[in-house]
Amino acid sequence: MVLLQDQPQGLMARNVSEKSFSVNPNLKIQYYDKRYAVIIVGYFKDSQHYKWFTTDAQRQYDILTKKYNFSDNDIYMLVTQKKEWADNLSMNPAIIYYNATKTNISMVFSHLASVIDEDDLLYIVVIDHGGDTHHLFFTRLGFDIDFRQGIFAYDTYFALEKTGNSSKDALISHQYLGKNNSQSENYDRIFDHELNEYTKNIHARRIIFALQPCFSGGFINDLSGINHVVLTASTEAQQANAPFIGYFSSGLNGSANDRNHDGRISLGEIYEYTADMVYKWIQNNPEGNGNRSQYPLIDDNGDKIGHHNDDFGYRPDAQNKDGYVAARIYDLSYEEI
Ligand SMILES: [Ca+2]
Ligand SMILES: [Ca+2]
Ligand SMILES: [Ca+2]
Repeated sequence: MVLLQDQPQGLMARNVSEKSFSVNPNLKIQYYDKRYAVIIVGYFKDSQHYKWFTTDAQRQYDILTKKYNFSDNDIYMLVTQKKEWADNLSMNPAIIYYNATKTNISMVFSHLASVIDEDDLLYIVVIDHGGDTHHLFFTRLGFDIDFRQGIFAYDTYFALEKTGNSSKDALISHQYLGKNNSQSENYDRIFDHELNEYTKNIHARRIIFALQPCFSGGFINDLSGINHVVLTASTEAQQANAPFIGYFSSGLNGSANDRNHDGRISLGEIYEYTADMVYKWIQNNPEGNGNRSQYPLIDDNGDKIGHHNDDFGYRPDAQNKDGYVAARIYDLSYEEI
């Protein structure tokens, strides 16, 4: 990685937003050398979800390539494709790298493990429905659980269209993945520990995960790592009804506020914007009983516990606390060191 001091022209090389030229030249910053992205669009229960998911994926692609100058060769777009809904594919099919199967996803991460090194950035987005193996068990017993700390994180997964001869799993479902618990479901799953298996040998300077699925907070205890920033749409016990990834995209695309007035928008500020917009969405879209909640979490200190930006544990100002690393990542391009 190139260490830059007093070289603001280095910003020009990346052609990042003009705002970045206000960076204090005395700050020490390090650019990522190569930057890669993996965008996964998984299972969908109907054509409307297919439209939403693929719209979000296209938007992520556009932001990465146009605003942050990612090379399109370095964006691995893995999308579940279904003939019946081809007309509802709201993205350019030419940018789809592979069908989103477990085999293909695993293969892409294996490839990336061989090319990524400690100077590089890997940005991973999962746009999908998700489930949690314990949530329904407890809700069936009548508990309305809202554990906001990852210490209770469960076995969370996101779903993929079923391929070939995958075995019949035991049944866990939620409203988007099929209501009938007594039948095998028509989807494959990637569990939290599997995503960790796929990515643990990728020794990047930074891996950023942005996970849309319901119960995605349950991924934190598995994906937490020293160079990882894990952002999730909800806690491990919550559905993700609000459009987390949509707000996150808006934040990346310029809607987030410069909350600390340093002239730059950090990944942490984008996370805060996203979490606040999700809160507003939930306030404006209450369920019948009005007690729906959704708290996007961040874990970037590697302790396997996520925090919401309203939690005491979210401390962008304190080294080794959640939020500190994300507050020092800018433009998906460089970090303050
Ligand atoms: Ca977990
Ligand atoms: Ca700022
Ligand atoms: Ca943490």
